[in-house]
Amino acid sequence: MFNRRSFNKILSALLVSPLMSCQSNPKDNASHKPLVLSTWNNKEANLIAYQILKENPSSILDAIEKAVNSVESNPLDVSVGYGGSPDSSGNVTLDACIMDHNGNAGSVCFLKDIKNAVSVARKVMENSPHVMLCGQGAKEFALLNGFTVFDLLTPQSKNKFLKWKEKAVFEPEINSERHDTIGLLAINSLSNLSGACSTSGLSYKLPGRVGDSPIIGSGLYVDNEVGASTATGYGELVMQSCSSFLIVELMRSGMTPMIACKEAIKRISLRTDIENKQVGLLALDKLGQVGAFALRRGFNYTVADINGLQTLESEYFL
Ligand code: SD4
Repeated sequence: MFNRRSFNKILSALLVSPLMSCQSNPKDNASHKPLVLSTWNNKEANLIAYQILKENPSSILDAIEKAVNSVESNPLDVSVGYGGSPDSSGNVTLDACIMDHNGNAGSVCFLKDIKNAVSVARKVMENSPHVMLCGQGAKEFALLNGFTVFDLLTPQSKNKFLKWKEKAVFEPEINSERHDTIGLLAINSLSNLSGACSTSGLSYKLPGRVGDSPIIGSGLYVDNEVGASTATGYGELVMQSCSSFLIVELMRSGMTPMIACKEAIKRISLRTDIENKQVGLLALDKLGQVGAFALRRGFNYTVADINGLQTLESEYFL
């Protein structure tokens, strides 16, 4: 059973173990499952998922959900759940999705007043005949399924918004200083893959805007025969190129996760509207090999596996 003491124990064990780069010798990971991979410096989330997977490989969805919940519930994370940046009218609206190794998917977008959007997405996947619920319908579905209304603005995010409102200029967000959406992929010891993605989206977006994160094939895609992929950054660029689906298909055609991420970024880089915009892509294949590539410098990602826990700087295009 997961508890704070066992979490601390595994945290110290992982932090003192020799850390190896999964990129320097990617084949090593084939026998080193489970493995958890996430966007940005989300060490606690990775550890939560890793520990659950170690104890019970078949609880892969619980592992992913609990890990993502830890970020959604953290008021200091300014791009996800509670404490996430609001839109230009001051409302926090959440996007999230989840996919399992059977190809099932659940998603919510433009969800207000509910803290753990990924858990609602999981309920959509498991308790409804649909894949995606939006706005008021998603909120009503959440309330019917036991979620409670929660004010997602913190005093800090409210003050920041009020300051932003003085000028009210929308600017793309480059790196983790400004955003840190969680996209998390995992493979268990049975070689099953699953993933999830959760965000409050771009800060001060237009009301009603939905990004890539809840879109199956853009912010997340999992195909248990091949691999999984997730994205962070400027969602419009990710949606215009269906990055996660593209990466999985490129892996299907034989590319390594790393080369597939690179190819997907290369396609984005050909666009004319990428100035000041960041995209970070992650991929994980059936062997447990990891890939990460970004449009520009500043994207990092976190890996937990038998070799330890580390946050790595991604390679980048520009
Ligand atoms: C979006 N991709 O809504 C998300 C933003 C993001 O870290 O990744 N923020 O476009």
